[in-house]
Amino acid sequence: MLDEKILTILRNNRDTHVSSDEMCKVADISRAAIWKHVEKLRDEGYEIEAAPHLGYRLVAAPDSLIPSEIKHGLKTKVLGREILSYKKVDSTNTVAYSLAEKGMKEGAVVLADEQTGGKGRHGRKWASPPKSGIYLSCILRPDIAPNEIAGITLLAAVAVAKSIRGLTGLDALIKWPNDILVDGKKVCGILTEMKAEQDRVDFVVLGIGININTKIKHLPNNATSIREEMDKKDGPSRVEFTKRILESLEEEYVLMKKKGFGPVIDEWKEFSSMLGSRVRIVLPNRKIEGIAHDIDRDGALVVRFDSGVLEKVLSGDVEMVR
Ligand code: BT5
Repeated sequence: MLDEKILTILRNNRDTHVSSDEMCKVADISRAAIWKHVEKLRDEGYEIEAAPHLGYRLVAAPDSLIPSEIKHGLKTKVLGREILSYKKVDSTNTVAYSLAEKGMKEGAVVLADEQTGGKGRHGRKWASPPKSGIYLSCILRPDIAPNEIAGITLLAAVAVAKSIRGLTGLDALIKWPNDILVDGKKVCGILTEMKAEQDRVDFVVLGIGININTKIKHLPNNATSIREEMDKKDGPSRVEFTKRILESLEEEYVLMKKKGFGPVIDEWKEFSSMLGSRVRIVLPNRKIEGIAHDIDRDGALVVRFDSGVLEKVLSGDVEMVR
């Protein structure tokens, strides 16, 4: 709390120094205590100048996924009001899942600078090198049935695609069910996990991984990062991206709570990279091929076979057939 108070004083006076006396008065602590807090902020990556007789001045804030940076100017009511941030963690989804099991509230967000066991779907891995991507998991407690869970993944995909387009102008497209592509390459993956009873979802952990400044050599084939795709090499920071994603997610989530998944799915279709194209889908026990015809209200992909017959697919891996 005191760190936040000291940061606020410094942020509000970015072009001048703030004297120790003034900091002591506002924060209501001793000079020695101010010094201790400034040192702690420096450890977190804040560059704070200390000039004799003049006082302290904030020179630069770190592009670190720490609560004080993410919460600063964040325009959400629920998402990200509680943030847990780790330098290194096994998987933010695993951490968020166990917090949710212990009763952590809706909107809590787990962030990490690096994951040692980043998870994809079906036991696959998510490459999560340090300080270059965003690894974020959000606890939601939506009042939906377990079979509506696919809608949450689509909702998140819309929020991420909009954030990338809004912040960078890149033509981000969604590949059903959980990928965001830029120039045909994967820049973001979404992993939605849940705990549910028979007819009611207890909680959802919505995990989002985005490659922001990640070098291609640290990514698998057919993957890219925002920085790689931008002409200018100084794109939006990870902090800016995280805030925008939380804001955009909250907007879509509120829309879904008011009007169901319908409007979200309509937006999803606008960003789809594959509706109308020929696709091959790998299902657990077979492969099917046809035209990606539609997304229905449960978030399922409707495939039209050459015979004209339609089939609903709830989950699978899609390849585009050229
Ligand atoms: C996904 O699975 O795309 C879901 C990824 C979710 C990651 C987030 S990070 C925060 C949270 N905590 C976690 O532990 N996970 C979530 P799937 O559709 O199964 O895709 C996995 C495949 O994507 C891999 O087999 C690779 O081919 C590819 N891949 C792995 N890492 C990648 C990366 N960083 N960027 C792009 N593609 C990647």
